[in-house]
Amino acid sequence: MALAITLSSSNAFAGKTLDAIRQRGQLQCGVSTGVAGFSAADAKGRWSGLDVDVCRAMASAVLNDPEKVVFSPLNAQQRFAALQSGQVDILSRNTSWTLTRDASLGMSFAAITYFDGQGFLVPKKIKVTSAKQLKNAQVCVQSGTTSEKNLSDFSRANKLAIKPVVFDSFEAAFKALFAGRCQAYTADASGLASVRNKEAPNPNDYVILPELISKEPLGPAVRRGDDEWLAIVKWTVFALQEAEELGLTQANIDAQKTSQDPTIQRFIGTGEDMGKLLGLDKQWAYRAVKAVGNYGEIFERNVGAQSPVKLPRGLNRLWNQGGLIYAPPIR
Ligand SMILES: N[C@@H](CCC(=O)N[C@@H](CS)C(=O)NCC(=O)O)C(=O)O
Repeated sequence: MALAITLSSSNAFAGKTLDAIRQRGQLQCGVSTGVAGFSAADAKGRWSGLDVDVCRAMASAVLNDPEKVVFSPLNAQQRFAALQSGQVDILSRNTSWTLTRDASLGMSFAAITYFDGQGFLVPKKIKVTSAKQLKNAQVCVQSGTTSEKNLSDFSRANKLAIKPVVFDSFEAAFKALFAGRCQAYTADASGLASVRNKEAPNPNDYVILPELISKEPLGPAVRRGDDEWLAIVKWTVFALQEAEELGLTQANIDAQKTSQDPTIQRFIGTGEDMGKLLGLDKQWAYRAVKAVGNYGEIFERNVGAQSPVKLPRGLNRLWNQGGLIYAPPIR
């Protein structure tokens, strides 16, 4: 009996989602319809961004090829049904982890890939310097988002009588600000930076107000009911974050093959097997980093200070550098 339990606990059961992905030879990844830096397709239809790289890392870990991903663009309203129906294996789309979503939408959040908060983008010419000055203002917002709910809470709590102007599409919402239909546009601060720096006719005509009115922990989610797949998504994100902490980069990870450090050996697959219990091989974490770099590299390339989106690392620094990014140990 004891032997049977030992055997079954060390024998990985791959799980139905992983089986389906392997059969298909492709990962189906739900992303936004186009938020520069997070998930956006270029003129040739090639997707890039932080949320996109999470899926490429997954495909590299699981299918040995970061290109074996089909991206489904989903607006805020569509995203949860796409996950529930099986249209996507993973939702990697600036989605905030909340109690309601976690407990009632048939989904499980795997990890946090970007700690965000909600803010306001306003035209400089209206000379508003604080969100508290938005009394009676029309504020553009996208439907099906936490942004819509937080806006109404913020207005009520501060007696501002804000008039929400609601749009189903992202593009329609921010274009309405540029067209002067609203005095402000509200969304996750990361999305505001993306809109200001990539979409505004002249970024210098717009300013992001200093207040953040909510916590928006953004991260990938999977369908509820497949714990094996949840574990793979969770640990792939942790591996990207752990790689940064260990100093493993896309460029130097190959040179670690001779490392005698057991932590590095476990990570890259030259030591104790850390893949088997996830239903994967020994090199899954190595391949994730090799494909897209560690978390810090992913952040800087897509949304960091040198990227067009120009976001500061802020809360998304590693825990030992003053941030909140903290991956449990791979052992
Ligand atoms: N994090 C919030 C907001 C997410 C969201 O959908 N934000 C908008 C504005 S930045 C967006 O990404 N739209 C892109 C789209 O619909 O494709 C949530 O999970 O509800």
